[in-house]
Amino acid sequence: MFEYAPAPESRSVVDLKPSYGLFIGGDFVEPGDGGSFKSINPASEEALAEVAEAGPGDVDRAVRAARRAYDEVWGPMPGRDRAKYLFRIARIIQERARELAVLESLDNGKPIRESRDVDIPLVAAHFFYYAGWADKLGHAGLGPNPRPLGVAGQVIPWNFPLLMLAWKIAPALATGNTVVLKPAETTPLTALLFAEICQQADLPPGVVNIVTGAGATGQALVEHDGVAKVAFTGSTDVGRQIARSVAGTRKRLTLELGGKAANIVFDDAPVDQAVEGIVNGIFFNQGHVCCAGSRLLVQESVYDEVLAALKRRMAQLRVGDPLDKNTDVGAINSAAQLERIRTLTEIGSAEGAQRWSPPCELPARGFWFAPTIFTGVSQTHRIARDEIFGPVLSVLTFRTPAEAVEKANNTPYGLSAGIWTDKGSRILWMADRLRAGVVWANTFNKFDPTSPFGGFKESGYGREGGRHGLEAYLDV
Ligand code: TAP
Repeated sequence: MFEYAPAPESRSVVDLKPSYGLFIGGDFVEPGDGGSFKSINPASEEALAEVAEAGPGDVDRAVRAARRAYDEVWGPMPGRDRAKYLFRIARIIQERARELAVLESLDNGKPIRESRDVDIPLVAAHFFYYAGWADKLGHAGLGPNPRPLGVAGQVIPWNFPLLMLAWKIAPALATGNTVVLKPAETTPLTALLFAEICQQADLPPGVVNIVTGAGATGQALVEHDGVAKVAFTGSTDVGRQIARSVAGTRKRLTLELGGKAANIVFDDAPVDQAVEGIVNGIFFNQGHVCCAGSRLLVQESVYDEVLAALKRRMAQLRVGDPLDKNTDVGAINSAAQLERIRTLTEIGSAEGAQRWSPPCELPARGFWFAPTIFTGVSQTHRIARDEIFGPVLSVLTFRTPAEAVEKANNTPYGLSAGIWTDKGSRILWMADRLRAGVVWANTFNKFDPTSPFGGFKESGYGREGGRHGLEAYLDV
């Protein structure tokens, strides 16, 4: 086995402050009625910084600041001028990419290879893409004079902290709305660095406001009367609560929720390529991916071959220090998430599925879980139905394309799916029948700001990204 020397990325590029306030009206301010909490490095359990927790009064201040900015500056501003700010933000993100990537890996636990090569470039790409739309909204096919909605209240999860921020803020600002965003409790730090970037870009005060805190802060934000549009990414349970609280109001709502995607491998697929796609589909970002290919459906005739190749490949995965450039699988984001993964995998074993992980030594401190697959899984097993949101793959088999479709669609979710086959006609036949917002063919987890993303069924409603992503923020 090839041995790698350690190749850690330096943390010195990040200038972490001991404590952070709330970003309201263009300044960092102390919370009026909230407290504070610590953000922890999940790879070491070390406290990174003390972060302000916004109470309802702080949320109210932020929404008022956003409304003022909307009425006085951002709403009336011509699209071509808004675009200049967005382009400026995109360029600063590129200039400070290394700092953002290191901070994201420290706060979230994801490998630096992913934050550096996937998350941050996509964040910049989103701002560039939506900057281009800001002065062309009348030509987006949404009617002659689409109007912004007002203040958008946005709540995001911890799995792609800065990327989810970009998915929310870039289209909102391009369309002339102002925002109050609440990042996840366990990963607030890159959102606060983004606030500094807004200052550096001279963005008018109040156009972007960041209120850190836990679920109660998010709830205060989505329930605030001054919010005209709610955009939420997170779990289906919280999404349901939000849908209930918004029902009967004039607020517009988009929900991006959970998933349990099928990654379907046919007997004519190139096995090595498919195995790379399977590994990328479930072990990328420790499996903390809403569209992860967490159910592998393999055609029975190639099951042994695919499984042997998958195990060989998994034995090569390097689990450990997120800041090491050779790391493939980093830390689980929190103790609570680790507990959830453990519970669901224990249920998997108890229900009779066979568990396998490659030999791998996990660090003593921090939150870790070895890449794991379950075979002998049936449709009724919890691990085939519940979203585990960790590096755990459930393997099922099928005989015919029709059976593959039926099994793939047999889930309350419908966010994504993958197809691996040599036949173009089969890809089209399958894609027509899969109830999933995104279907990848002979690839997986490919993202682009020009492409809409979103779910069917309990994976939510509304689309983010592309031209479709504009509509959610416009009165058309
Ligand atoms: P949640 O517990 O739903 O948290 C998401 C966000 O909502 C967090 O900022 C959370 O704050 C906040 N929140 C919690 N309770 C709330 C309430 N009652 N009202 C308003 N906001 C509230 O999800 P999570 O565990 O962070 O993220 C994992 C889930 O997100 C998975 O199911 C995953 O599939 C889904 N996800 C979906 C997508 C897309 S695009 N569909 C993308 C990423 C993730 P705290 O952090 O303080 O709890």
